[in-house]
Amino acid sequence: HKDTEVTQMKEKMPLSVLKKALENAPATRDFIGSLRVANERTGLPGLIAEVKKASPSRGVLREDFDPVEIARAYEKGGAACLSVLTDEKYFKGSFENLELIRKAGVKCPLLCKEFIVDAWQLYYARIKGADAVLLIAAVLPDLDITYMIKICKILGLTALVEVHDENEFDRVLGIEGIQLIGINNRNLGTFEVDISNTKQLLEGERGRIVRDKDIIVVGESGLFTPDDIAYVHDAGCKAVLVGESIVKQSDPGKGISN
Ligand code: IGP
Repeated sequence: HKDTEVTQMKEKMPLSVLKKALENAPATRDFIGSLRVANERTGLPGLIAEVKKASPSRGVLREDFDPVEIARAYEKGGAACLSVLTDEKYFKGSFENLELIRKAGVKCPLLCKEFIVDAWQLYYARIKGADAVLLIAAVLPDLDITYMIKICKILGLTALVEVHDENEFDRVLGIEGIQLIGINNRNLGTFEVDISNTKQLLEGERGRIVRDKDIIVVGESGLFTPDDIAYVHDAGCKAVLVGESIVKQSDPGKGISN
């Protein structure tokens, strides 16, 4: 569905308009730096806390969803970075939420959680306040990832490249300029979650390459308990991406320390 959606958005807001708006956009913040600092300070993975209203597998996670309130609570609770769902169809998110959180003065760097299929979306995300964007290896050919990483550099955006299996991981490790890789424990086709996926993918040669290149690996999805965090930490993740378990807490900030 993204291609049609993006085509319509492009008509309303051509790249020339976005480029003009870029001139007045505030600078991006250091997404990876923030994760590293948190990891070094706590000895635990840096947390990317996700502002997520709903998901296709779980439905609505929170009825009283207020994106800015949740973002502020996460920041107060000690999150290093935030992830903001912008996809409307499956996650009931919006670019407006991203923009609101950025404008509210939240200092944590922001990841735009979107299905990116067109470089135009990178410019749009940047203008709406993103510091980082998600590139999903399952939906993007290698050449597109390479090209988008180059544009991200020009725009000052950090790319989080997401993989789910060995094949995607190997493809991504072959791309130049990769600094941040997310391992999604959820299979986007079946929604099945298995956190041992992170461990399996980091065992052996792949883990070694990641360490040699000083790539930060983010453990993503299905993390609920301190044991889950310790498990992916032991597997080699210096960062984690958590949504459901914290967004559902009555106080999402306190949910982080619990
Ligand atoms: C968060 P969880 O299980 O903690 O809510 O998962 C995050 O990893 C998940 O939302 C996610 C995602 C994605 C969503 C990971 N990759 C790609 C949409 C698209």
